[in-house]
Amino acid sequence: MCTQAMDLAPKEERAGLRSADEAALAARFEARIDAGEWIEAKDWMPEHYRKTLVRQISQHAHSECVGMLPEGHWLTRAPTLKRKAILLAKVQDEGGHGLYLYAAAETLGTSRDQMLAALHGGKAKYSSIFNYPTLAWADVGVIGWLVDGAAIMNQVPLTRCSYAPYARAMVRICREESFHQRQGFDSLHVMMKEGTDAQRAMVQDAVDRWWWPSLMMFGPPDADSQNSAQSMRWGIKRLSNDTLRQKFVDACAEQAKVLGVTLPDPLLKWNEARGRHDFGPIDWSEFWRVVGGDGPCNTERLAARVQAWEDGAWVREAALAHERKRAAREQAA
Ligand code: FAQ
Repeated sequence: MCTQAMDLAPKEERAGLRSADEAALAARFEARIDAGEWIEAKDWMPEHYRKTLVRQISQHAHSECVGMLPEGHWLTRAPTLKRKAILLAKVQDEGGHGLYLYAAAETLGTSRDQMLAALHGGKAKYSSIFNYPTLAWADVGVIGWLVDGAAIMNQVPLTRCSYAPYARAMVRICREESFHQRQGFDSLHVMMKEGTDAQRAMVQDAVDRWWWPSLMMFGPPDADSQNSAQSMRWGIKRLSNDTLRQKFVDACAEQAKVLGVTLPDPLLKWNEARGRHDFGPIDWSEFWRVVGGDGPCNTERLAARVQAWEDGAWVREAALAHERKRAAREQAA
């Protein structure tokens, strides 16, 4: 089982005591949260708040970077120049999102090297969804529609996260994710409305494989979500895992009708009394298996990230050498 490298127990609780000064600072911090104020990097914050943010933001950054791999697989296989150019831009956007997020996490005092060491050492988590394979071209469209769709549903509330540098990064990321979702939907729409029977069957097969893993992206049910209560109390998470999952199901059920695909859930049904869709049980044992490292592509994904890091060593060395020369020139002048 992969566990996050950073120690999450609040320092105050570990020590079992708090100075009067620290208690006053904590009370002031809680009052600011209650008043809906933004917390900036230089503001005082409890150690547990800082570590929770580093955990979530670094996992999010890792997800964006590992998330380049499943679609990246199709860059050399895209069916037309137009689709290739769109996919190239999308995959580059995801890399950019990873960089904004690593930068946001660095404002909390954890270096990018530390975060990457945790990822490459198998200690840091990234989203379970990226451990599934992309078997056909339609998977690329379905990732845009469902995976980016789930990402937006989860991330729009993060633009109101109490930690301002994360919230600011999320504004730009959500705009781009919105384009990603539309391009995925458009690609599927073209295949479903103008394509051949074989193309329609390919889309349905991809939907069948990605639907349940997409629902798992929102995390475990609220009752089993160990971090939610405190994260919501601090305004890091604004909506619970189950609330976001339900909103996603409601949106997708309608979009599926427009596309003409069937979501692979015989229990999916509009519930008039709730004003929501009912849906079938999620296989949480599969989720925990994938999170624990035993998904279809975990080994391959991690190996690709480690390889990219090793292959890029000369670029980092060259950048550092350039910086040393620049600083020496500046000093000599
Ligand atoms: N996968 O107590 P909770 C994207 C872990 S970006 C793996 O509910 P929390 C863009 C969780 O870390 C997708 N692990 O946790 C894109 C915790 O373990 P820990 C990523 C998961 O943090 C699109 C444990 O389970 N988005 O898709 C997952 O309160 C297309 C208990 O869970 C974000 O990261 C999972 N799915 O809520 C790129 C958004 N779910 O850390 C390319 C920001 C839970 O205690 C192509 N993150 N776990 O050891 C969040 O909103 C939250 O962190 C949640 C989890 C909702 C993911």
